[in-house]
Amino acid sequence: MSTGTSHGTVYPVSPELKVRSLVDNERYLAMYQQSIINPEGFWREHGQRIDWFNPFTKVKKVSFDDHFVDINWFYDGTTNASYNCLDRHLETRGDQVAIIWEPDEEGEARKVTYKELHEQVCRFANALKSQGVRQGDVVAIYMPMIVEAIVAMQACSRIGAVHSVVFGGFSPEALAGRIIDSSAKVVITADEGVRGGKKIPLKENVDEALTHPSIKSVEKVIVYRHTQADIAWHDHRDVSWTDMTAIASPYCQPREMNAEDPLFILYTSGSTGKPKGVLHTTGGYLVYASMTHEYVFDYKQGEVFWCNADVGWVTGHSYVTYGPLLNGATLVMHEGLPNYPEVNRISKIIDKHNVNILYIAPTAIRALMAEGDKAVAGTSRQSLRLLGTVGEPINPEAWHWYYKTVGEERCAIVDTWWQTETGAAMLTPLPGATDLKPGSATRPFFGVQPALVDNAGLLIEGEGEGNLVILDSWPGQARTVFGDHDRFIQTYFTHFKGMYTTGDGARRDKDGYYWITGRVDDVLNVSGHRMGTAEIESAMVAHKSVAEAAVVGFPHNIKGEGIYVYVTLNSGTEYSDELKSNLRQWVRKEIGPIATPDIIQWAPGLPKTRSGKIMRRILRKIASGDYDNLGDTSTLADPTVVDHLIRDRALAS
Ligand code: 6R9
Repeated sequence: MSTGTSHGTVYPVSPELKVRSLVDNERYLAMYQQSIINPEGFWREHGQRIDWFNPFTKVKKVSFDDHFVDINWFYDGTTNASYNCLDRHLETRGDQVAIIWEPDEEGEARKVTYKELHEQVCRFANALKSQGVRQGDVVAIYMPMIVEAIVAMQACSRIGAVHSVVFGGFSPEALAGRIIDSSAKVVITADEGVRGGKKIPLKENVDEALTHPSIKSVEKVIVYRHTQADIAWHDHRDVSWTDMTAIASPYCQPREMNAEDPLFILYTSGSTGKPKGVLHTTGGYLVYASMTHEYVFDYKQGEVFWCNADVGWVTGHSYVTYGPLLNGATLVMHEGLPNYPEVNRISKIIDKHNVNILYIAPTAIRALMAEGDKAVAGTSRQSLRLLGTVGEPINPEAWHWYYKTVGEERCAIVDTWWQTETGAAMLTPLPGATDLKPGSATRPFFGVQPALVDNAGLLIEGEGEGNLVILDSWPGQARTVFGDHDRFIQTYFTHFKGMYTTGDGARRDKDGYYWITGRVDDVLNVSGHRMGTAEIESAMVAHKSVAEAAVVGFPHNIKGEGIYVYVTLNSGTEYSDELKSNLRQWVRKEIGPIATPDIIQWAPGLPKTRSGKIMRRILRKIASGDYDNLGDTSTLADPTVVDHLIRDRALAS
């Protein structure tokens, strides 16, 4: 049942959910209060949800001061991530399936129990050690969505190595950049990945990346044979996964790690320059990932949980790998595309494996919605109990389609707002506690203090709109940017003093619900993936014909935001359709297919201020065809440039 308000429809918590869930609204409010009034006490209690080798006595030591940003949680405790994900479940649920792997083509699924996963991780951890990987070494993982990707992550954490998973869709160039920045010692990859019937030549990409003259750190490439494709083999460097694990011992002692020892690096786009290696540490991340997984999805033992994010993104870290395994869940992992071979693939997988909880991005929902009922044809989805979304704002139309067509109005939807830097969910409904408003990520998780500030940094009280900031630390927060703490401070703690800047804008309604309005910086959100405009621009200008490029987002039906590029060519170069398609190929090669421009507009001139700064505000308006509201153009060096761009907008393609 739903009721209308000035903010649209409200869906109250159903009586059944209230009863079955961990927390109802009264309990949520009480726990939230406690977490804010007495964070030490709250997290001292909830920090116990993981096993510690040496229990912590200190809970929190944090400074958000921009001269000295320092974040520590549970910092005298010792533990191990892999031990918590695997060993501690062996006695109670060793024979329970941990991972159900569904291949790209419809076929037999692979099932791995906790006991089997534990042995595979131990063997591979020993194999890593035999290749000289030690505590603190960085290991790059460039893998398809297969069980071995999780095994590799777990094996790293077991021996105290720091994993840096690079999305398998990134190009050799992009992979090389991340290897250089992290000084990775080993790269773990597969011969090929498979998506929608197409092969992705991962090993070939690694070989190409390693030809980069600045890469000095990589000693070994470990290759898992997934498709048995023919691949080049370099005896001095390449090692076979299967050969190594066959001779490795089936038990590996988990290394005792300090709570603040690094667990992983994950690169993400920012508003300037090259991607940042966001660093997460061990204790706080594990506590926060497991706690959000249990409370947000109201996870109960025996349920089947499916988050279809790639392990190359943070969602794949916290809700494919760590969160579910920490809670002893059965998780589904799918290598292929949500709409391959037919648009009802997701629904079929739900029925096949009796999935109870589905967690996907709005872009996938919109792509399925475009197919209407075909997306659920021939399936019952009776097992579904809860739906989740993440990655970008969900438009109410997509929300309603997800609710009605996929969930048949039986399942609550948790719209979870968070970031690579936050580690896990921050603003989110809790199924038994929160009345839902389509399009709103609703209220903060325990321990999270969101606030809105205006551009001068003044707090906005009550209803209003502004920059979304977080006033105090939470255990899952990133600790630094790998190798560049100044950049960490600069990016997150200088705009508004003493607070964490999210880079998102938000509105708060009269009920205290948050509505994310999108990025306030030069970061695009394309199909739920973060893309820095600066990154695409620098790839464009690296092309020999390009003099200058300006990238903006524009509204896109399926992707949420599309990539619109204004290009000025070097003088003497001919503007042609062929060159446009070359430039598209070029960006795919430089960054990867996800960065491919949707629209390129030739721009012999770009709107600039007299000091030479490109006025993106105007370019965004032109890209979305909104010519009446160009705002103040008086500071432009040459106002006629704008008229020309508007005239040529129709020619852009
Ligand atoms: C988890 C993840 C983070 C950015 C974030 C915001 C956008 C994520 C959202 C959302 C509205 C949601 N975002 N979830 N916007 N509603 N439920 O996606 O991390 O890849 O680092 O992206 O995604 O703009 O700042 P990441």
